[in-house]
Amino acid sequence: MSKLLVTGGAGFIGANFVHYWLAKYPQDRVVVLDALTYAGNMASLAGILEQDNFRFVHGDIGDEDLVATLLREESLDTVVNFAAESHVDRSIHGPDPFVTTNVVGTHSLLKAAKKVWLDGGSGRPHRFHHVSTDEVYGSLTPEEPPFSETNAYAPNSPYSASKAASDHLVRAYHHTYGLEVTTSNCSNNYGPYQFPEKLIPLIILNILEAKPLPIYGDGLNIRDWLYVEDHCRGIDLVLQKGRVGEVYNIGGNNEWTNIEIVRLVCGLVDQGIAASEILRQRFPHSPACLGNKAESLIAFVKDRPGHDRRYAINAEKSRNELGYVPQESFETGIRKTIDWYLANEDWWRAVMNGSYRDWLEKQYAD
Ligand code: NAD
Ligand code: TDX
Repeated sequence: MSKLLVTGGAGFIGANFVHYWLAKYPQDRVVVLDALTYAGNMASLAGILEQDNFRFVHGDIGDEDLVATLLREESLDTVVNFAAESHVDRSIHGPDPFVTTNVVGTHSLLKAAKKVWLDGGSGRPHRFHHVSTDEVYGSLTPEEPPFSETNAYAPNSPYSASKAASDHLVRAYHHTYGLEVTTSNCSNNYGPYQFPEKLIPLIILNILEAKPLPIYGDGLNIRDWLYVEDHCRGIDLVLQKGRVGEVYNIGGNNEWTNIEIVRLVCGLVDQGIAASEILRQRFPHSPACLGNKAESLIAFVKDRPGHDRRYAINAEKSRNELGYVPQESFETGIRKTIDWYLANEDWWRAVMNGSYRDWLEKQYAD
């Protein structure tokens, strides 16, 4: 039986991880620590909050005393660190919280783990797993091979630089103090509970409300997309079989240009609306209700500054050492995702609140 501290467990991947973990390991205990920033949402943990083997703590990973107290009083043996500021565009407009949470916050978490697990002399087996991103490796040209774990770090945005710094601190706490760490660097995730500032949910919801579909630059930037549950499965494998001190890349072997993704989502939403009278009543402004194509909403806008051209992950090490193979195909994963947003309007209406809309509108005003 494991006892986990899941930081950022009310965010997109963290919440999916908690659902995944407690369904697979119902005998385990999970404590979520989440600051409930704009991206944190208790509604993403519906059905879990009442369980006896679950506890939600509203707090900051930068609160070293709180984390140390939780590790001690709950006898926790595993930290899975999802907590972060995660949106590249926000990091360009305001990098400060990225440094505060991703760098200083992760460092506080490491200090608390060291204090309780090493300095406290408990001698208990423990694991500190840090969830990171492929963006730390920088940008690929079309010809370059996908990122492997030995690629040099070359982060280009304040977000990726802050994640890179946190990865280095995690590594250093292993090499210097012997903290038992692992790190995973994953490609772009999509799936249920993703905050609609990220490309795929933004496109789905804007189609339903007949709003423009903003494509940065020429739309030919490439990302390697992975269904979120496959990321959770990959982290599970790293926790069970990963070697302490090692880094594992997790990806989907699934490269798409942004414009291809947007066209695919447009076609699938059009089909769904055309096939359902109920959906036509619920989303009367959607282009398919008026005999139009969602693609007509595509709007090429000013490029993201420093926009990385291509990311792609080489997950051979995870496959060979851990047996990691993504299970969801992109075709099934994207359909599931669209169906989830269509079925969970209450969830996304609640997160599309005034402050988020204001931010989004300001972002595209210039
Ligand atoms: P998210 O923005 O949806 O969620 C982040 C969560 O962390 C939120 O619940 C937020 O309230 C919480 N949080 C923020 N600051 C905190 C703090 N100081 N203390 C405690 N909680 C805090 O992010 P996500 O997309 O779920 O990403 C989770 C992790 O996975 C991040 O570390 C991110 O870098 C990494 N990652 C994301 C992707 C992706 O495609 N989304 C891909 C690879 C890696
Ligand atoms: O409106 C948009 N238009 C657009 O063209 C948005 C929101 C994005 N894009 C482009 C930018 C990227 O090339 O789509 C691509 C994906 O953008 P995001 O969804 O913002 O993701 P990205 O910047 O690739 O970063 C994501 O993957 C790696 C996550 O947000 C990170 O947390 C993760 O580390």
